[in-house]
Amino acid sequence: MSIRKILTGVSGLDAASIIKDAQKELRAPARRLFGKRILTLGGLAMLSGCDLTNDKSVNAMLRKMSSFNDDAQALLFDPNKLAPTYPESMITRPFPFNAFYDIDEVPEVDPATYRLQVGGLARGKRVWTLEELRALPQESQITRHICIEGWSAIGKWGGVRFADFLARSGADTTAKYVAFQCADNYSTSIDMPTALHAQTLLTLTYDGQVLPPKYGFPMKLRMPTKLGYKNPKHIVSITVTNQYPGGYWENQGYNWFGGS
Ligand SMILES: Nc1nc2c(c(=O)[nH]1)N[C@H]1C(S)=C(S)[C@@H](COP(=O)(O)O)O[C@H]1N2
Ligand SMILES: [Mo]
Repeated sequence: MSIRKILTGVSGLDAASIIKDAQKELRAPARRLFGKRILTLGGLAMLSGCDLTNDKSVNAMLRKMSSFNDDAQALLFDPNKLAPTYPESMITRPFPFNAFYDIDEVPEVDPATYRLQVGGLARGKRVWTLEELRALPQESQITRHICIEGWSAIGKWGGVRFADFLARSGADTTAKYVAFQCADNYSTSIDMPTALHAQTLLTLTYDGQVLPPKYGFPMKLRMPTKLGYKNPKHIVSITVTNQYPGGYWENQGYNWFGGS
């Protein structure tokens, strides 16, 4: 299916101009794929006419986004556009747990022996202890997590801006992908523009406390611009690469971009 056909099926404020841009971009699709604009959840919400403020509109968006392919999404992402943030009063309590296994099988990671490995196209620090990560400048965000299984919830995460972490690790930020391996053998990967997005955080806390095991101790990469399955918990290694890495759900047919 052509990008034009996909986009013309979508109603929304800016659909017409986006289609026009996408047609222009389409003339050189591969070259532009990792260029300036890749779709955020916010951008998708706008395109699909959904405001993401309640579960019904989130579900409607999830249905519509299944008609976008990775190329169309990558073309539309705006790296400067921020996902919505929320007040403390809107935090969902209790925040849902989800994984490809039950809650009693959550991995136990020992903080004393834990090391985060950085591999691939990176020339800086390659092994990080938890103490070293905690010593880096921290930020927090209250954002909405959207799971493709049809639920969403607002949570508060704190941690290191991922762009800052990549810079300190000497990562080659002209590379295409960043891949994640997790303590539970989960894996996923993201595009570099999303890795560098201002709201992409390597989180060490949840709701002001050390990230509990169920939410990904010792760390979860939190991206409000991506769907839940793109947000890896229990990360043990990070690889910067130009080779398409795929991921646990992506290899079973979930949309790789998952930017929505
Ligand atoms: N390591 C790991 N990360 C993971 C998953 C998983 O099974 N293992 N599931 C993903 C999915 S599908 C969702 S919706 C979120 C759930 O995160 P939560 O338990 O903090 O709500 O984690 C994502 N990251
Ligand atoms: Mo999910």
